[in-house]
Amino acid sequence: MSVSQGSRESYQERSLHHAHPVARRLFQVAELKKSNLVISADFTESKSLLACADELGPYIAVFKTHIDIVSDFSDETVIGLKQLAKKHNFLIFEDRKLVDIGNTVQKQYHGGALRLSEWADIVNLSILGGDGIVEALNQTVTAADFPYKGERAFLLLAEMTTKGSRAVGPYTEQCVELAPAYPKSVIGFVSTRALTAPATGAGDFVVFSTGINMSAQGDGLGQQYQTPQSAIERGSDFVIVGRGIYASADPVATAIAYRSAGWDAYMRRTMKKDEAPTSDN
Ligand code: 5BU
Repeated sequence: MSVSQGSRESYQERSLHHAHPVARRLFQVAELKKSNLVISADFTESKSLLACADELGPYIAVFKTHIDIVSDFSDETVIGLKQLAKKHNFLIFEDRKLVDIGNTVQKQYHGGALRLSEWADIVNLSILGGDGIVEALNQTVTAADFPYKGERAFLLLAEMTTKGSRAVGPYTEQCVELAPAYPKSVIGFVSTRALTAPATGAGDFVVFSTGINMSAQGDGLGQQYQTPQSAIERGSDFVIVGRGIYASADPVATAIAYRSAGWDAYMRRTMKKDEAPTSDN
């Protein structure tokens, strides 16, 4: 699959054209906060998870969770996350990687122990089991009695950052082929780079990239990193950083540094020719 360099349109422009309300909101938040940064808040207690959301909330566009690692998940976790998302104006992305038969994922997503549909604006899923999973979740979020209609979206897990990942080749290509069939629920991909040619309106897929770190290449457990600059240059729209920020000595200062790196790379990618500085000015 050829590598595209990603959209050269600004988040502002994309927020005007995109057909999905969650994508429009995402772009608006990015533009307003001048941030394409996502914190991957891999905390195992609600208190630390919420403290991270409050502390880093001002600098991020999206807060990414792994809610199944939170040992004391409860109503308070849900209420806290929703309050902080409102306070700091960020979206919530649950990195749940749903992968099962349609009938099961519907129950895992809407209701269940983790109540994903209630608080996660965005959830990702794998099409390892075929197209049925997307069809099933699309049915759930477009059903007449779904309470958050138009407020929920999915990302297809098209690639993984781990060494030896099997999410490559025909698997990744099938994600790209499938995505346009579900404009009411699928807004993009989790991948290390843009997978589709830039498009406006229908076909504008948002790219989220994990495995971002400015000071390490990996973690000894198979994780492989690239920098925010490299991801954005390869067409990513939102860079997801975990330990690079929350395990640093000063997470706020580090988040600010990552935000600048991601934003500057985005500005360089989207700068129109006639806006480029010339030698006379
Ligand atoms: P890190 O601390 O920045 O390495 O954390 C990366 C996060 O992104 C962590 O929550 C992973 O589960 C998640 N992740 C990933 O690292 N690679 C992938 O391909 C996908 C998710 Br999908």
